Amino acid sequence: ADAAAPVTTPQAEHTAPWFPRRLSDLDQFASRCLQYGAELDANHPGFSDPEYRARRAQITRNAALHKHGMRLPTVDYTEQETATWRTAYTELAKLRKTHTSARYQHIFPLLEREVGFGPNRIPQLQEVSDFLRECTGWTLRPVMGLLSPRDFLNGLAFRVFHSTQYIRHHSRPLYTPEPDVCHELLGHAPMLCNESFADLSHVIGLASLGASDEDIERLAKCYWFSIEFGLCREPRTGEVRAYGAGLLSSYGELQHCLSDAPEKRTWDPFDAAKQAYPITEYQPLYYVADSLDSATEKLRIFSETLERPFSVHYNAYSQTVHVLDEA
Ligand code: NLE
Ligand code: FE2
Repeated sequence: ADAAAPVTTPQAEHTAPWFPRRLSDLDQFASRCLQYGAELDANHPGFSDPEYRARRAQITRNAALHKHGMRLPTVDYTEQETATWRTAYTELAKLRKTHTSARYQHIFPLLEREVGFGPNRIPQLQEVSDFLRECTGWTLRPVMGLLSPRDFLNGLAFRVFHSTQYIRHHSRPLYTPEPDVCHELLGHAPMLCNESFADLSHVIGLASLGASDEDIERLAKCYWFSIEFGLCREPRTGEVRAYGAGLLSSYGELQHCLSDAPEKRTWDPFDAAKQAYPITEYQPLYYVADSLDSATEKLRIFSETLERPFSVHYNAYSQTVHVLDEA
């Protein structure tokens, strides 16, 4: 078949790992979710706090029951949880002008005005998801804890971002090794309102569908060094700023990343795809993109070099993925 007349190939589908084709297929991820990653246990300040663990279990119960099409669960956050949010929020606000990408600074007042972002209330996933859908067509889905890299990246192909809903332990509001509601809402959500960043995330997601285990590992590293911990140059001044969500949600690491302590390299997905990284401490190495658009373009070129016996097409109207024959 030529590219103009794509046909589905059952053979290619049999050899490739399973992947979701429609939004409701993402319902299958919940049963495969880990509550804590094994590596996180020792460094997690909440691990030995039974009250904290019980509260998390309570919040994740609704996430486990969530199915496509349902409204996202609402959480009635406690005073203590709101205080943790307040600390993270107000400290991060002090670094916004000097440390974060202009794209992030642009969207933040809109989130304050339209969604009610502010220090005194933790926004609900549903209201943030509704706003995102209007901006770039992304939506949020609640998740109990860590998904496998394959499942998580596959979600991005549908412009779905899996978000935790519990909050970090109150003893350490300015850094946590794992995702929590501060990280999702102060780190990821604002950037997903930006068209270039939304595309960057979507490109990684599409490349992950049916990819080999080795390629999933490469893509997960690219994801880590861009979407989570990426730096980029400002369009006008050329100054280096943070756009990665792991930096935007951590007052501690946001300062560290722009200091002279860590190594900086020019964004190169071929190099990042091979790079190991720590997950429970500040990163020793960051990649600096010339712009978000060029970061996406480089990723697109990289993803085209990955071997897959078929290609995929995303239909934005039906939000479904179609397999195209390449033979
Ligand atoms: N270190 C980040 C924070 O404290 O918000 C979370 C990173 C999740 C990968
Ligand atoms: Fe994240």
